[in-house]
Amino acid sequence: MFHRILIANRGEIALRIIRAARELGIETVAVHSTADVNSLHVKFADQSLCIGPPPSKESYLNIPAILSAAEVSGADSIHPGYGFLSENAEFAEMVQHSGLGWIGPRPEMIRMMGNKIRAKEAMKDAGLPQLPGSEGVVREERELIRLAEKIGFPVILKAASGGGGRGMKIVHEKEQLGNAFRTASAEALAAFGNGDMYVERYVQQPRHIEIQIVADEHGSIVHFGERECSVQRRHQKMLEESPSPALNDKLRERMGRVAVEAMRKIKYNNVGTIEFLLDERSDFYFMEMNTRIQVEHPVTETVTGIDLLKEQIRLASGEELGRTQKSIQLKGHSIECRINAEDPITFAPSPGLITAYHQPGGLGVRVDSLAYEQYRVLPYYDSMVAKLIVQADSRPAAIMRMRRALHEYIVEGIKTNIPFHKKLLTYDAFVQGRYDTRLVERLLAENPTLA
Ligand code: MV4
Repeated sequence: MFHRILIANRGEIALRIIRAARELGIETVAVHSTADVNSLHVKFADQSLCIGPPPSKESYLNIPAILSAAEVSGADSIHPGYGFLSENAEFAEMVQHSGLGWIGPRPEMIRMMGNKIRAKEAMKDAGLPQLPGSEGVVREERELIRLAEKIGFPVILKAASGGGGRGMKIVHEKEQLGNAFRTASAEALAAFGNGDMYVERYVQQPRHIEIQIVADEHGSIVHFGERECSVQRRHQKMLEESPSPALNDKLRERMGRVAVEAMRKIKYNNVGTIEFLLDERSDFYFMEMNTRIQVEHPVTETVTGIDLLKEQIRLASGEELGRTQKSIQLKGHSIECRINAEDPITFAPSPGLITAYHQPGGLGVRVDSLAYEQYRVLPYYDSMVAKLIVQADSRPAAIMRMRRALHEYIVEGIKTNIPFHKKLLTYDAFVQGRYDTRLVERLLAENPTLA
């Protein structure tokens, strides 16, 4: 087992990793930018080291500074959290070549899933259902037209190096194909240094459902059920829940089984998430795979009763999974609201000093947060300041509990999206569980003023 983990991250996830490590009896080393010196991860880690000025590129993305901090502090492993360097295969390799433990999957897994075309091909070979589309890169316009006519319109063009909604273009008719292809490819080349594009049938109103995978280094793999992530705006998730109101036991069992089988075929290790699109007919298709712990992991912890961070650390150190699929039972219902420092109407970031702060508590309420009274939300980083997670026996009870918890939440001095969440938690389509990725768009169209 590891003895001292360096956390190459900040904010609530750094704190989350510190909590898991301490329960495992492992020491932690925080790294921080000059702007983050007063943050909770610095306060609660056993040691802390400054790694650079506020901009992420010079601190949380500064690989030489982070590797030096690991050496100086005597860390034996690195946890990258999410975002920042968490899906950087070169960084994972450098960590391992420095003789440190990498708390994540093997670099080759990160590299494969980072290229969406390679990921798609590998997952097709591994048996995951795929939307009709190109096999590999689309090289030229004539090829694209031929494919699109075979698939049928609308189609979606995606960048091999995109992901999370970046580098995509929906095309409704043949006449728009050439233009879309050239612009999308040029944009992808400029943004990611790779202009490779692929094409798929476009699903108009999908749900985003993801399966949590947990795998050891010895071939044991299980899934921890699904998360429903369709409540998003411009590819930013706002609320997640588990289980999904769109799945029944049979569909969950099938999605979980094919996901685990696919992971077995590629010999995946550590935690990961397979994202699926689910259409109105309850057919599901592979979309992308994330090779990191995710923001929304707490809803899965809540319904499984298992600490995913502790599992992730334990498995990265080479320990055996020691769990069977049958032993993983989903109980009750969990919802997470992402609390962001942003204007609830314009969604513009709202950094600044938190002048008053009171977080909800009581039965079935969890808050994972970097915030406290007099904390200054910084303009350099992500605007998410807390995750409010509730647990209850049923989905209706979880909704009531979340409404109650949101009612108790006091944050003054900055704007937050708490008013948005209050609206969402009473919105009929959400309450009924009948929604897809367009829910937020519809809610906002019907509620021009949310404050
Ligand atoms: C799609 C799609 C419909 N059809 N692919 C968005 C993020 C990236 N992971 C892929 N995305 C989509 N791919 C096909 N073939 C619709 C989306 C999509 C979406 C997916 C999940 C959650 C929210 C979304 C919002 C808009 C579009």
